[in-house]
Amino acid sequence: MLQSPICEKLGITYPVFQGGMAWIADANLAAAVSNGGGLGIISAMNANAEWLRGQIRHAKELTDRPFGVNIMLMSPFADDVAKVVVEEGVQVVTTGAGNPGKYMAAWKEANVKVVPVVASVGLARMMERAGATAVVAEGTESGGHIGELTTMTLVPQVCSAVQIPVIAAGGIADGRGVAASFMLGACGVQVGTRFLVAKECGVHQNYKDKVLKAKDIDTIATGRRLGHPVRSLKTRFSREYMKKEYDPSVTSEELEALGVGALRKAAVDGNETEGCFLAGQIAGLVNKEEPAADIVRELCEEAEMLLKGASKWVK
Ligand code: TUI
Repeated sequence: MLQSPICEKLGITYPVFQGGMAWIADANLAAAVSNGGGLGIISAMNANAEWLRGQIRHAKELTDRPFGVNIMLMSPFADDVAKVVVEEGVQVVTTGAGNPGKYMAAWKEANVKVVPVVASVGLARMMERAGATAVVAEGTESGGHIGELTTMTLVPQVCSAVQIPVIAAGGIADGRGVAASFMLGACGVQVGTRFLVAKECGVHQNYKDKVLKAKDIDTIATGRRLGHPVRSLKTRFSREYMKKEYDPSVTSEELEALGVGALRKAAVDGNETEGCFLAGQIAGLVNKEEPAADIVRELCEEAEMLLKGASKWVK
């Protein structure tokens, strides 16, 4: 069975985290992943602190296993949700799109295990010094807010730089990605795009259909001009956004306004013209809607077989 130090550290069976997908990852999905032996994660992005409190309480009704909360640090609610995770006794917090340094002392004090998502060696080192339990090293193949480095280059560099466990993310949707991540030095994976089409994922069916249909070259990164690139499926919306990004007559404020509400429109309304359908580059490999527990098990069983068979390459 595929096991690593992160399993014991967090009390999970399989070293698989579900990505904290904004507007998508709720208590139902997180509990399904945790019940399947992975680490389910609720995204705190969706709404204010009281919405999150309700979701945490709901997840506790649905599972006895550990689950986490992802805090998007650019969210206007970040300060509030940082307190709610402590008040509600959440066991694991992951963070994204920034440096969670200002919250670390309070979380550590409350025994919350903190696993920041990093896109660089520098932030990984800083997080280790600040007392992080582990880091997620997320490559630019991921959906949503992305950094510059690929998973292939980021993961081994982070692994060489820190002593704490490293979880690989970005471009992982099957056992091959899991096995490769372990070979790069990671001791776990975070998977987003594949869980997006999990049976228990309540995202709009149009969203699932788009991911299931997507091919290898169907994602695009927009938003570089605003300093926060975001990967999504190519749609009319993303193509028009890209055009405006290169149009000097469009102001940054106008661009910013164009993006407001687009994640919600995609995830909740399935709005094909105004929605922004975040997904990773591995979407082309995601072709089947399945229960979350099956996804967790299949990822690890495939990886176990590949890792066991890897000696065939060595004579
Ligand atoms: O955060 C994510 N993925 C996300 S967040 C999100 S919601 C959203 N984001 C941006 C605009 C509009 C909506 C959708 N997907 N992944 C984790 C991640 N963190 N990827 C990259 C980073 C990152 C990048 C720079 C972390 C830290 C950083 O710099 C930190 C610093 O200040 O040094």
